[in-house]
Amino acid sequence: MSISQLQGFATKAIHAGEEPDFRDGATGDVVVPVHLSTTFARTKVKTPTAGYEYTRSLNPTRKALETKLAALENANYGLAFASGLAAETTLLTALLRSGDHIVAFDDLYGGTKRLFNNVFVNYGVEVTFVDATGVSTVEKAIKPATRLIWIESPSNPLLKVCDISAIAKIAAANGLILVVDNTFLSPYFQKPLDLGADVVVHSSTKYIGGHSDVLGGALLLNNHEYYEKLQYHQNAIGAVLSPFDSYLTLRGVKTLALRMRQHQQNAFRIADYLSKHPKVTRVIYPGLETHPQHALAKAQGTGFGGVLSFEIVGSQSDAEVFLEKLRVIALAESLGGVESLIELPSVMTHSSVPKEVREQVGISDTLIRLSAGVEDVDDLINDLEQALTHV
Ligand code: P1T
Repeated sequence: MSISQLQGFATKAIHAGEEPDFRDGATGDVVVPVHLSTTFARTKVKTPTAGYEYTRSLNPTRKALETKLAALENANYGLAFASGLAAETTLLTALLRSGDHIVAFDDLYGGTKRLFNNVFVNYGVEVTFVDATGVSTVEKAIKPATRLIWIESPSNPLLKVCDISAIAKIAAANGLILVVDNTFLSPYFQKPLDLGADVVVHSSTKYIGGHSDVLGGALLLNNHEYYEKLQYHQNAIGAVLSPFDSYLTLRGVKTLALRMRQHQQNAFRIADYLSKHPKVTRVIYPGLETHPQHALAKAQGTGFGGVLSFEIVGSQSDAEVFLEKLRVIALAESLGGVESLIELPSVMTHSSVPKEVREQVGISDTLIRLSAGVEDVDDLINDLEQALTHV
């Protein structure tokens, strides 16, 4: 079996990178082994006999995951890192120099903004944040020093959707690298490289791992020159995914298709329930026709994902009461796990973004973000219902 024979997404998620090895002495495992060895012996000084030298540079378990993730994103190359932020750091270090400028979406994971504003700024990298739902706004922010455009679609936590193909055209016309963080939809629902993006970023901690038990990040791309630079920096910086975490991620990602379908189904039911609730003032979910970019989301992907945000009546303390009364849905940062997770971005995931910037972007103190898990949806709705009675 070769990867080219693996056509369907679910088939690739299960088999890509893990074809059984029938060579002499091999066992035919259907699951890639966890290669814990930190170093690999060779018979000749000058060449690594089996292709592996030292596990930071290349590890067979990590390689299997990188191959699988590349297959899922329709990418030629994949690299796996110790976290989403480790992947982002490696990307910025490999592809940018001091004096370079980034045009970034103003609604991004708080930790990504912190990385730009509080870390890379010290190395001379400047960032302009813009509302990337407006394609011309992105274009206008480009300067002579701009090297890269960075977007999330849908964004975290406001679920704004931007036109990836249109922005890719602008990036190409200006010789810029378009980076799309595809964490929220996963490759099951959206493939940014097919839409013209240059590099896809994932926090594989989320849907790809899927079980809230392994941190990780990934970069997927087609450009060979960028891949060589990224691979060099992955080894030089060393923020690689461990063999055991690679194994856990491999195990998790096999059910991505099944999980994404259920996450989405539950998200739709919850969005519908919340939309009709008198104590809920606003529901943001790209799957709803009321979402400002619903048509675009429908056109550029095959689904809308499992994350929704909403606001309830009252103040931040009412939101806190509601969140603390939930019993099935866990009050926790992160998303994309089989268990439903809920959080208050202003205090939790986006607390590192200054209040005035949060307000400018639209992250109010009462905005709540919910990652619908794959539990029985009635249990989730009953939990929301009982918690809302306390507001
Ligand atoms: O947590 P880490 O694996 O380092 O990934 C960072 C990251 C990158 N991109 C997006 C879109 C993300 O959502 C994240 C992490 N986000 C959370 C922990 C959160 O609760 O939003």
